[in-house]
Amino acid sequence: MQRITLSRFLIEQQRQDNNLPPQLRLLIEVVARACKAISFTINKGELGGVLGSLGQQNVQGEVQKKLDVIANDILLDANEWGGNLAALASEEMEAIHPIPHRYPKGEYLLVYDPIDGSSNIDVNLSVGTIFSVLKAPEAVSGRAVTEADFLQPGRQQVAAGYAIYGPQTTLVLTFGSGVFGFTLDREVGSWVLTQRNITIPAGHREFAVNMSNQRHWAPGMRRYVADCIAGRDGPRGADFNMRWTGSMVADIERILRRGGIFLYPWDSREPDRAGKLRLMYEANPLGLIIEQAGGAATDGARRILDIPPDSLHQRVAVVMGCTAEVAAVAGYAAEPPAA
Ligand code: P6P
Repeated sequence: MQRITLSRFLIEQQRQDNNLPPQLRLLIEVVARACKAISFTINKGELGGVLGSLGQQNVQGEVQKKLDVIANDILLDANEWGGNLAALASEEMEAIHPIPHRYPKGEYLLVYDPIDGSSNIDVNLSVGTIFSVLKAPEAVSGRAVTEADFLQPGRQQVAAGYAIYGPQTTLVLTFGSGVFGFTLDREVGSWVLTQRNITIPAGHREFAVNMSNQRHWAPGMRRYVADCIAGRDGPRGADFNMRWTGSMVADIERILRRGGIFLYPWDSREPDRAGKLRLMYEANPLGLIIEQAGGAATDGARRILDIPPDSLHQRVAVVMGCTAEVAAVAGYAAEPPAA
């Protein structure tokens, strides 16, 4: 099979339907190159002194791993000077990061989770980088970028993607016209196109959820999962399997390749927080990818990509994967609680 590198793929996309402006093409090249650097850094493990925690918390109140900060800085340093961005934002930075005056300001906003699932790092399990690209409002050419400029619903993303650092290092991308997969050729350091138009297979009965939170879910969610567990003896009439990797990006990669559904439901412990996962740099980019691959992404009721963000680090409940199962969850949620 002819090897098509990421650079060639992006140039051909730009030629084909010209919906890939040069600044956006170059931005994706830079982000992909940064993910390559993150992959090589992670692969050193103990030998690179990159494992373990920093003994501090991030803006989310979560323990910050060394690699969270290393990966964040790799993406920041790679993207500051290129002239494609007006500002960046990250799970690891409380406030937005405007492009310094010494560099030209570009047309796009990049928001990312530098290492998703970082608790997996020290036990050698897959982690990933998730990124979302939005168009900066025209007005920012004449004023400072603010957090409000980032608060656009996910349907306005112009690109979204993730890299997974696992047995292979892979990159998944969408510009809103299909989902494409690349694999890192570590010998030459190139991303090589390995899958066009990724589509979620239907009918694979596999759900991903952290069962230890079951007692905190809404009744409909408890019934949905209980009926999956009841299998062919229960109302679903078929057996289900369960997986939970502790890294959303790894669970979503599995769902893209073999189907199923991912759940991080609303949780009664933090009703105003509406779930654990972040809208801007987890649910939105992965939701766009899942929809582009023929699936569905909701918070249990509303389409993720239509949720109007009210803050940069806003959290949402997440139900995403094969359309039939996402619809089934909504059906259970709509049922009145059992008497
Ligand atoms: P729990 C990782 O911290 C993350 O944000 C997602 O990648 C992952 O799916 C989820 O949280 C894991 O959460 O509560 O099972 O540790």
